[in-house]
Amino acid sequence: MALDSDTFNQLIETIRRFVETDLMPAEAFVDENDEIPEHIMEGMRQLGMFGLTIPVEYGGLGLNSEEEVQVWFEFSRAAPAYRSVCSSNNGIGSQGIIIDGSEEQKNRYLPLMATGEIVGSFCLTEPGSGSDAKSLRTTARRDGGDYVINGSKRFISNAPFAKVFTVMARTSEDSGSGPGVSAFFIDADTPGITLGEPYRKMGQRGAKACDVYFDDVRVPAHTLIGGVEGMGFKTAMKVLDRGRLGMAAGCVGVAQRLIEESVNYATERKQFGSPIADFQLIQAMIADSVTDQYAARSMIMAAATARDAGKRITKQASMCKYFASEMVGRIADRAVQIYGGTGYISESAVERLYRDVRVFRLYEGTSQIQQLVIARDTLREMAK
Ligand code: COS
Repeated sequence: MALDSDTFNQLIETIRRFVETDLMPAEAFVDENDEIPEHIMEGMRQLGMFGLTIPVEYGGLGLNSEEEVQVWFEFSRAAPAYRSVCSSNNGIGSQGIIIDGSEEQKNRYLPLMATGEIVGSFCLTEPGSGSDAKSLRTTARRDGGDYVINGSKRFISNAPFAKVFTVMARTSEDSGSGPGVSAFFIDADTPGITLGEPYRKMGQRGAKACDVYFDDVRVPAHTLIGGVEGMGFKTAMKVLDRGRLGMAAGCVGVAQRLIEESVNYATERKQFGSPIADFQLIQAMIADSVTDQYAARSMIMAAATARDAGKRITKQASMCKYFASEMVGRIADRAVQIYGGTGYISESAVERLYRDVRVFRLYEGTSQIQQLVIARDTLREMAK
């Protein structure tokens, strides 16, 4: 444990209160206005939500994976947009330099990320490369003591207000020796960087995403993560291992909320003279949802424990992300079914959550990409 158990339990209890008194009541406002109010952002900063996984020596809480996933189980009972804005500093926005960055990069950026003063975004996806991440076309050309970056990135979460970007760019064409992709950690206000308009999304309104354009963006060579060209694809994959586990834990939190909403509604709503919770066909849906959620939670805890023991968890992270994102989709669907017509109108939380959870099966690797990773690693293990 990074924290003693009393301190950790207190943290979980404080998060539970914050979720119920501040986050849940503001969900409809956030969805309608596509904006998280500043006092809520400030509350998340005060709680340390931006620096959960950032090491203590850089101002974060330094939680290990087991602790981190439990925080997400609790925090994600609120709408996923809240997690989206603070999760990147704990996952894909900071892990590149935590795992492979220089001491200078860590000292300069991590303390600011830990407090939430600045937010980091992860620029991998491009108009022409999504699932096939290795085929990205953004280039970084060496020019004296600098690199010059050109290209565009698509659907970048938190980019509209990010102050720092992890950018994957091609420093050479692929050869037999490596993919030719390097990762850079650069300030968002570097001349030549421009942003597209924020997207209008199906769900998770309040969490913003836009395109990022690089037009002759000149950055010093020390922004290259790890200081060695050609390591960027591996850095990106390692970052995604941790990101996928965190996202899976977020799915478990939303699933818990959907189950609570379903059970509350089924207990209150009467048909044929009884609460619908008395009917076995409704009970079957509740049982399936609770079982699904328990399975996801258990596998995530096991993967987190393995990660804390220093094991590589690429396959486990993919299994968790695959199962948990599909699981919460099923649970959201059952919640709408239990609510009936009320679940289809915008006043109900389940209508919003149903839209919010759809993207879990898409970003940080689609379900199909997770299947490829799981099968690839299984075949390799069995061939040994
Ligand atoms: N950790 C460390 N190294 C890893 C790794 C990981 N998790 N995954 C792959 N690598 C390494 C491999 O070991 C290989 O190294 P060597 O060349 O030294 O053997 C290298 O990276 C290339 O790996 P691989 O050949 O498996 O890459 P592929 O292009 O075949 O497949 C997939 C990679 C499809 C799994 C990858 O492109 C992917 O995850 N795509 C989805 C991207 C994504 O999630 N996008 C969402 C946007 S980010 S929010």
